Amino acid sequence: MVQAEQTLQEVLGAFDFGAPVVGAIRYGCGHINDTFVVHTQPEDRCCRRFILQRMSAAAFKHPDQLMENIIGVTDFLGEQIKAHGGDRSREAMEVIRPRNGQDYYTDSQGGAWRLYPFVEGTICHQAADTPELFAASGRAFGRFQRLLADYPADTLYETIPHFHDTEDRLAKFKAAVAEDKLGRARDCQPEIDFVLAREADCSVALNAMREGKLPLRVTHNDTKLNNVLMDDKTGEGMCIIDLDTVMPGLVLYDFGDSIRFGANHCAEDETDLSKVSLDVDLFAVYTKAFLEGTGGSLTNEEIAMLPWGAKLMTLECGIRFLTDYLVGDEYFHISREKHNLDRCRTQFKLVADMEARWAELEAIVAQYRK
Ligand code: ADP
Ligand code: GN1
Ligand code: MG
Repeated sequence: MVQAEQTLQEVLGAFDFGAPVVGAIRYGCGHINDTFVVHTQPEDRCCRRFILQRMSAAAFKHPDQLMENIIGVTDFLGEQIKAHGGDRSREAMEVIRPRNGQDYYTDSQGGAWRLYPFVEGTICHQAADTPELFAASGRAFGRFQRLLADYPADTLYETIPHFHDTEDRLAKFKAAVAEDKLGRARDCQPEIDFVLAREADCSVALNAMREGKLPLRVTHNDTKLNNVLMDDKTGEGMCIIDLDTVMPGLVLYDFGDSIRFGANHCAEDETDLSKVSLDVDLFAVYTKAFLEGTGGSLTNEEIAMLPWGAKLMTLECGIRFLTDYLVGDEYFHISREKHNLDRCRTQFKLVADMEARWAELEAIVAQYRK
């Protein structure tokens, strides 16, 4: 795929921004899509901003299906938010169609682009600097889960097949180690062994689902702190973004991915592992807030298994980073050599911490069983 900048001018011409465009620059810290903020200058008011994104062709093979999911979900959320007396324009994303009336624009190089209004008056945090902030994200993701409880899950496409199928992630990892096409396995034998020692863990949530202990729900599946925009005045979670992976899933995935990313005080790609550790207090804060947000709708079995959500999402993400390192960084954007290996190492350090403090995690969730 060509650099997104190469077709940016063409794409800007494909949308009606309602005012002259004065600039478009790269924006945000996402690992997957190419995101730009577009500034326009209406005559009668101050600058209006938009988020323009080229969807990752490596991650998403069917942008048409992806956009159908997003439009279905954002329309549904919009209705729910209005029914609860909320502000639809700030609390849910809204797709702006290109001039040709389709759900997104395909550029001359095959790139698929979509446009959203920029949700103003919000902050996107990269780290849970305070417990209040982390709690606010937990309430927002819990609420998101609750608002979508009646969404017809069987109408959603699986935008990335086997996305949180940890057994499948393990199989792909093993294949990458076996092929070792770039000779990188020698740089990461301890990490490879770390995964192989946890092979059985990869089946724990899936087994529980197959045994009927965990229900399928509509889940976000990518609940990093930077996928919720916070109100800059109240600090509350305002708008859940990055809806590419909304699909049927287990509640463990949404809970777990938030813990993976937020219940620590380091960047995902920190190279000094002495700075990487699980903050159990933040785990407790998030658990309480997330369960508040879900409005008491989870089963006892789901609550009891929340620590597994945290461990599995962290292990799985580490496996994904390691696999991408082994195959040559095809999926996650990198900005330095061994970036994906560094990311993998932080994840495995967090997994080891979770294992060491497992009894504490179980005691925290036990408080919330009915
Ligand atoms: P990726 O899948 O690459 O993570 P995201 O959809 O999360 O892409 O967008 C990347 C970043 O762009 C977000 O972390 C956020 O900072 C910003 N962003 C995305 N959508 C909006 C929006 N509608 N309003 C304001 N900021 C947004
Ligand atoms: C990606 O899109 P973004 O940057 O929010 C990835 C997640 C990973 C995360 C790791 C579609 O999230 O699954 O957990 O990176 N999203 C996709 O930071 O693969
Ligand atoms: Mg994102």
